[in-house]
Amino acid sequence: MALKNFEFNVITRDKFSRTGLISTNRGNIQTPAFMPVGTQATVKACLIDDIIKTGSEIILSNTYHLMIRPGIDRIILAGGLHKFMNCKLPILTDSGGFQVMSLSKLNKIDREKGAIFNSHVDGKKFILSPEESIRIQKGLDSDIIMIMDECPKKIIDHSIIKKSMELSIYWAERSKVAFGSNPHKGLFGIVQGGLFKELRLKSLNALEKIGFDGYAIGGLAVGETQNEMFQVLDEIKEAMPKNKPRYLMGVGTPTDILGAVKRGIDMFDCVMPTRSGRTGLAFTWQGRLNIKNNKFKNDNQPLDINCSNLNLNKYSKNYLNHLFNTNEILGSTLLTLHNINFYQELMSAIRENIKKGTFDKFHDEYIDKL
Ligand code: PRF
Repeated sequence: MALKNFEFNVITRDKFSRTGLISTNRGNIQTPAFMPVGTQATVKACLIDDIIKTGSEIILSNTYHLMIRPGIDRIILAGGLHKFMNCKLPILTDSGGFQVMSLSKLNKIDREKGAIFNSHVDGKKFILSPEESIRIQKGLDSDIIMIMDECPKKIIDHSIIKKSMELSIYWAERSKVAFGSNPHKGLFGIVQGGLFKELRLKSLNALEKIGFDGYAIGGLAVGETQNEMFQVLDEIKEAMPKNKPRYLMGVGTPTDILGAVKRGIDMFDCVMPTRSGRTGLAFTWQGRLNIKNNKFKNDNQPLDINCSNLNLNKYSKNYLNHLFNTNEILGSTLLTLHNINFYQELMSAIRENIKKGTFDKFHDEYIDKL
């Protein structure tokens, strides 16, 4: 059967917010979209069929983790990442650039060779170049491939950010060449430049000249305030390509998402619903709550009485409190599914309100509540 080409179409606009549809060979993704994180070829504690039932239409996985364990050769021999993990959904893979900086014992960044690092698992030495990152992501057979970038930890030093942004542009050019012609996959560039408008616009401009299927914004949610993050989005929202998906990497809380959609973002990923789901933090339409709190010991209501999806309304806060207090693994599964389900309800409500032209009202109603 012929492979379907990667495509993106904007469907409706409401000021800077928009709804759209990404088409991939493995299925369509309605935007604005939230991608649950499946770092180690699993959305932790969940069956992929349950993730699909939450309304998730794409998941994210990571080059960095999978190249370390189990290694790309093993996944290629297994028939690719989708087959390996039994995932029917499209998969976006991050390039490894950011995870090398944040997780590994980084030895050196070399302009030509790439990142030279020791694995956070057993210290084994790896070299990840832009070309190697693309080779691995192609081997995984992911549907959306990210270029390899550098995301410096220090976000305030202009000269460091400028140098790093320029290195990321050089790596973006090399990534594009290594990607070649692959119309049924998407290749996304990553805008860097810290909190500096002029660097962000330069980065965006250079990436647009190279030409990508989508544009991510990296280097945010790395320690700056929400207002600073929104300001960067405000400063580049008019310059972002209108007919390509825009992806804000590693973001965020429900209010981060509301504010970013208002500023034209189409795609998000974040460990928040999954990681919180394993530590007892629940996201609800009434705000967040910690299920371990003693006050839930007599609360026989579900987290959301209106949510019958996955039978989640059959489990009371009392029961979840018990599962977390006894470290039962079902607690992690139920709360992760609840949180992802909530995030997808939020995305669905965002899309509906953009379509109806009522997104601003919806944003203002929930921006201080969630
Ligand atoms: N670059 C890449 N992945 C990322 C980021 C980035 O800057 C971030 C920053 N929030 C999350 N994930 N490649």
